[in-house]
Amino acid sequence: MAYQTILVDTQDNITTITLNRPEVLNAFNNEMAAEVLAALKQAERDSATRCLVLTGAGRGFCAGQDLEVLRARPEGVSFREHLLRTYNPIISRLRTMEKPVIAQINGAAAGAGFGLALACDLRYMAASAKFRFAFSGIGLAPDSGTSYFLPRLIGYARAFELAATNLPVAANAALELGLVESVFPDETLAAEVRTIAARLAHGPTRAIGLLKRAMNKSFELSLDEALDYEAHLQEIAGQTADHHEGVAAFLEKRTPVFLGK
Ligand code: T3D
Repeated sequence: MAYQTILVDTQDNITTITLNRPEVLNAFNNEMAAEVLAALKQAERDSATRCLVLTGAGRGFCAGQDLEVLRARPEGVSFREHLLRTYNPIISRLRTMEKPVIAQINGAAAGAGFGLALACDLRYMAASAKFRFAFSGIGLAPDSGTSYFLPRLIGYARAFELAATNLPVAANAALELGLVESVFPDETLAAEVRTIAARLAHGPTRAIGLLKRAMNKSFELSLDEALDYEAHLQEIAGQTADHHEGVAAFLEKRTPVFLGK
C-alpha cells in the first residue's frame, strides 16, 4: 500500500513505521492517523512482522495533533467523535497486537505523540529527545491513553505533576522516572533499537504475544483470576512449534531457532 504521511519498511522480521511529516515534528493530521492505523493492522496480519518499531522522521518523534489542522476544523465537529475515529483505535491496537512494539523516540514526543510512545511495550529514547504532556498547555484534557498509562508507569502524583505543569521531561529525567527503558546517544539510538528488535523478532512470537496479553490483563484481575488466565494461555503456548523447538534445543544443547509459529 502506498502511504503519503508514513514510511513502512520490513526487514529481517522487523517492521518499522516512520511518521513522516517532519516539517511539523510529525504531528498528526487525519490522513496520518488513518495511515498509521492501516499500517498497524497490516503489521498485525503479516507473519513476516515479528517486532514493530515506531519512530519519527527528522528531529521529532511526534508532536501530537497538528494544531493548524485543529484550528481549521469546522465549528461543531465533535472532539469525542474525532478521537473515536483516530487516536483511540491506534492506541488500543498497539496494546492488543500480539507482537512486541517498540517506540524509538528520536525527538520530541508531545500530546497524542506522547500517548503513542506510552502505548508501546518498550521505549528507547535519544539523549536529546524530550516528552511534553502538551494537553494542559492548550487547555485540553488528556487523551490517547495518557491518563491511563502515565499513573500506571510512574504513580499518581508524578503523573499528575507532569500533566498539570506541562513541564518538558528531558531524556535522563524520563529514564529516572521509569518512562523509558534506556537512553542512547542520538547517533546510536537506531542501531541500539535494531539490536533489541532483532532479538525480539527472532524470539517465540506467539509466546511473546501471549505474555503481552497476560500482562495487560493482569491489571484488572485478582491473583486467582490471573493464575487461571495463565493456565489458559499456557494451554495455547504449549501447542506451538516454538515451544517444542525451545525444549528440543535446550536438551540438545543448541540455540533454538524460533519461527514464530
Ligand atoms: O480532537 C482532537 O484532535 C483532540 C486531540 C488532541 C491530541 C493532541 O495531541 S493535543 C496536543 C497537541 N500538541 C501540542 O500541543 C504540542 C505542541 N508542540 C510543542 O509543544 C513543541 O513544539 C514540542 C514540545 C513538540 C517541540 O518543541 P521544540 O522547541 O523542539 O520545537 P518547536 O520549535 O516548538 O516546533 C518546531 C516546529 O514544529 C514549529 O514550526 P516552525 O516554527 O518551525 O514553522 C512548530 O510550530 C511546529 N509544531 C510543533 N508542534 C506542532 C507543530 N505544528 C503543528 N502542530 C503541532 N502539534
